[in-house]
Amino acid sequence: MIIALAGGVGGARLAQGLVQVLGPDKLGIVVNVGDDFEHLGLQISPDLDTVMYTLAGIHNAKLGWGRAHETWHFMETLEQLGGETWFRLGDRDLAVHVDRTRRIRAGETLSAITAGFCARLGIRHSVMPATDQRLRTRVLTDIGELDFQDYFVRRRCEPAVRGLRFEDAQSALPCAALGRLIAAERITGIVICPSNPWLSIAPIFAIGELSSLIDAHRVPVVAVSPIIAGKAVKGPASKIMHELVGGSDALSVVEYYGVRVDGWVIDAQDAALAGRVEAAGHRVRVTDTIMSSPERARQLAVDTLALFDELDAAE
Ligand code: FO1
Repeated sequence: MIIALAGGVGGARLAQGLVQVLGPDKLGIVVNVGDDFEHLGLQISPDLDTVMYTLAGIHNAKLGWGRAHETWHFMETLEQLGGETWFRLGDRDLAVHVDRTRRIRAGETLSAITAGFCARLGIRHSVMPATDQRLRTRVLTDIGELDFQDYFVRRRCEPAVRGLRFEDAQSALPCAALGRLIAAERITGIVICPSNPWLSIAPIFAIGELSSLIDAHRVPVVAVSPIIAGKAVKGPASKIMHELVGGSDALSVVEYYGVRVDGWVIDAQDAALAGRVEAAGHRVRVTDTIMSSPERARQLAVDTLALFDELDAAE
C-alpha cells in the first residue's frame, strides 16, 4: 500500500492524480492536521477539507481552499454583527465545520468523522488525518509566536519566520488506521506530495512512529518538488524558505528532506539541477510537475510511482 503525505493545494492535487492510478486497496492519503484550529467555536481542519473537496471534485480551484459554487451570506451577516471575518467560511463549507465540531464533541475521532464525510462525498480512498490527537503548528516569527492561521491568513505570512514548533507532536500517535498499516508492515512506499515542506509535511514527520518508519529506510520514499525554478507554485513557500534556510530553489528542499527521500521528481524547468540531486544520492525523474488539470495530475502520479519501480530495480 502506498501512502501519500499531503497538505494544502499541492498535496490535494497530486492526491487527485494518484487516486486515478491506484485503487483504494493500494493507496491511502495521510493529511497534515497542524493547520487545524478552533475558530468561532468551530473545529476547523483546512488540509483535510482541501484534500476531501478536491478528491470529491467540489473544491474551489480559484481560491485553492473551500468549496466551489460557494455563497457567503453567513460571512456577510457575521460582518454586520461585528464578528471575526478574517478567516472566510462559505455557507456550504460551514456545514462541514459545524458537523465536525458536533461529532468531535460527541466523542468521535477526526479519522471517523473524515471517513464519514468521505463516504457521503463518494470518495473511495481512505483520507487519514496524520494523527487523531492534538497537534498544532506554531509559527515563531519576528513579532513572536503565532497560531498557524493567524500567521498564514490573518497576517498573510508577512511576519518573518524564525522557526516552527509542532505543539504536542511528541505525544501524537499516527491515527488508528495509519498505525495499523505501519504495524502490519503493509506500507510499500511513501509519496511526499508537493506541499510546503515546512508547513505541511514537517508536522507529519513530527509524529514519531511515522518518522522512525521513514528514518529506518524500511520503506522507499519518493518526493515531488514543491519548488519550480526557485518559486513556489502556490503559497508562501519561497518566502518561508528564504527566511528558514536562506535559499528557495529545488535543491534547498532536497537538502531539507535529506536522506529520508530516495527518489525525487523535479520539474523540467529544473532539469539542470538533476545532476546535483543525483550526486546527493537520490534517483531523479525530470518531468512536467505543473498539475494544471486532473489529467496532468494523473500523469505526474504515473511518473512519481514509476520512480518506485526504478528504486526496486536499483536495489
Ligand atoms: N486561506 C486564506 O488565505 N483565507 C481564508 O479566508 C481561508 C479560509 C479557509 C476556510 C476553510 C478552509 O478549509 C481553508 C481556508 N483557508 C483560507 C486556507 C487555509 O488557511 C490553508 O488551506 C491551509 O491552512 C494551508 O494549507
